[in-house]
Amino acid sequence: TIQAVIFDLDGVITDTAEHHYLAWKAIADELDIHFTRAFNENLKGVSRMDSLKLLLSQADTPVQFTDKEMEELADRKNKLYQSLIESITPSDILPGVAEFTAELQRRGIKTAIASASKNAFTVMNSLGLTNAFDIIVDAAKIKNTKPDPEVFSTAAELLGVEPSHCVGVEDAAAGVQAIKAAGMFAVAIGAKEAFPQADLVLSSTSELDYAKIEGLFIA
Ligand code: B16
Ligand code: MG
Repeated sequence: TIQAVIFDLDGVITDTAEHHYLAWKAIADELDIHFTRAFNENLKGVSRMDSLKLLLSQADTPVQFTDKEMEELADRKNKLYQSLIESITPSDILPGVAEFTAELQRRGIKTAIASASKNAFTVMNSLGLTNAFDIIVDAAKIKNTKPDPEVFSTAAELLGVEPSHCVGVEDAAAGVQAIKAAGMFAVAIGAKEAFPQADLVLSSTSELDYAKIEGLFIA
């Protein structure tokens, strides 16, 4: 039986994946590095510093930065990102999310957020959702980021639910890998081809449907 549903934040609860992309794109343009939306898919769910390393790997000629310069670049991206998310309001909750979480609540199923972002609480506050989930696990609470299962495992542990009774919802390949590594049922949001590991792929959050997930869930 399903006892808990653990949600990624950026790209699942709200479209901050787009804000992350725009902030990285600005850094890439500055450095004259070719950075496409398609390549940006690889950064989803990945920590800030690892995202920067991926971005720099796209340079035509290898670029060398000191640790301090890397920190500065990551910091600048974060400031850009933070200015982009300043305007977030509850109207930015993605379609279907409120209905789906309400349905879970009605059924007594626990809910959590598992985000790789250090800005998760700011975003949750702006969306007015801080108290809508039982637990929020953000980057500050974990050592290993996605695709490591830690963020999902920690959420399950804090909820007091066995991973085999948990469903994870993600929009990133690294995130789906993390859910599967944690031993959970994985729902991916996005294009089917992008998520061979997922147990169910939905093209958008508006398709989140408890009955459909339950029908596929075996535990
Ligand atoms: P920050 P999620 C992830 O959040 C994003 O998908 C990823 O693009 C970002 O680099 C990462 O958080 C770190 O975010 O720079 O704000 O600490 O999708 O796991 O909710
Ligand atoms: Mg995400």
